[in-house]
Amino acid sequence: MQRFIGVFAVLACLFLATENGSAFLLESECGKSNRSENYGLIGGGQSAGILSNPWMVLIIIGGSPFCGGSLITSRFVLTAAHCISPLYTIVRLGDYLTVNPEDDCSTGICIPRAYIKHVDKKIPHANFNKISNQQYDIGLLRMADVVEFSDSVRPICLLFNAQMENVSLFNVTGWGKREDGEMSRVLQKATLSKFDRSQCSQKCEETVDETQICGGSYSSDSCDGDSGGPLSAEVYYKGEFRPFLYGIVSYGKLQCTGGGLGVYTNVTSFTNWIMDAMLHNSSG
Ligand SMILES: *[C@@H]1O[C@H](CO)[C@@H](O)[C@H](O)[C@H]1NC(C)=O
Ligand SMILES: *[C@@H]1O[C@H](CO)[C@@H](O)[C@H](O)[C@H]1NC(C)=O
Ligand SMILES: *[C@@H]1O[C@H](CO)[C@@H](O)[C@H](O)[C@H]1NC(C)=O
Ligand SMILES: CC(=O)N[C@H]1CO[C@H](CO)[C@@H](O)[C@@H]1O
Repeated sequence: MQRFIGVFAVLACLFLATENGSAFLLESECGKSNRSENYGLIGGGQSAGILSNPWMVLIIIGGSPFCGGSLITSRFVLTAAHCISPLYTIVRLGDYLTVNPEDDCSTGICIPRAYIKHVDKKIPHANFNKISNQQYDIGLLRMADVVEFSDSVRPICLLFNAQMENVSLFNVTGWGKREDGEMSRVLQKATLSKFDRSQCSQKCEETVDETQICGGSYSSDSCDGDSGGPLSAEVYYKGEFRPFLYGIVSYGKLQCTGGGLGVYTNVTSFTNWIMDAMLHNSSG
């Protein structure tokens, strides 16, 4: 236990819970949102509801929006390993309308101010790009200080020590790159179906194993989401529906020719890695 002395008590407790083998949520207040499906006057048919994805994080590298990520605790953002760069990195939280990071009540609904946090530790999975090109596409970004949870900033649920419910539909969100190459101003949302992994293997000519999820849409106008962003599903847990993180946008349409299929890192396969990485990087 020596090496755990000095880390946050809360993480130590979680570690003990892990040892105990009972299921638990990483953050008990996760996933609560106002679930506003009200789009205001901005955006179009696929715009996400204001405040309905408060875990959504924009990762900005060297001054440019680069990837999405998911807030999982008050200090850590989960993203894809390929979204982690040695360049100066910040994350923007509580973001919705990327061009207007101020409080904006002009549409009748107040869009709260987004804010940035500096990233002081970058933790890509050590096997990424070593064992294979596409597997282990997972990593954590540690923010320099903790964020306070609010209606616009709140982590998504991660369940440890439990079999995740077998769902067949997912949500994916992102500011994505549209066909004109521009980022969407408003957070976009799409619903995806789970496909057999062999279909992604075929389309992408890559091995897609159980550490990955194959997802896609039958409609041609779905947004891709941003690399590193969340693939989630609402699941009934202890009396209420809550959004759980199932996947991380890894690679898709750009690399795979034809079809709207994409490959997602299977977060459930990496819960031990996530816990270890947080424990070893929670101080200093
Ligand atoms: C999960 O659900 C799909 C259909 O939605 C089914 O084909 C599959 O066998 C299920 N897997 C497990 C492990 O229950
Ligand atoms: C997607 O998100 C909406 C809320 O934004 C929710 O109502 C819906 O159930 C989610 N879909 C799935 C498949 O979980
Ligand atoms: C994701 O990983 C978990 C744990 O290894 C496994 O039970 C689940 O079947 C995987 N999901 C898919 C879609 O392969
Ligand atoms: C559950 C929840 O987050 N409720 C909030 C919804 O939004 C109103 C006004 O913005 C807040 O006052 C509630 O606390």
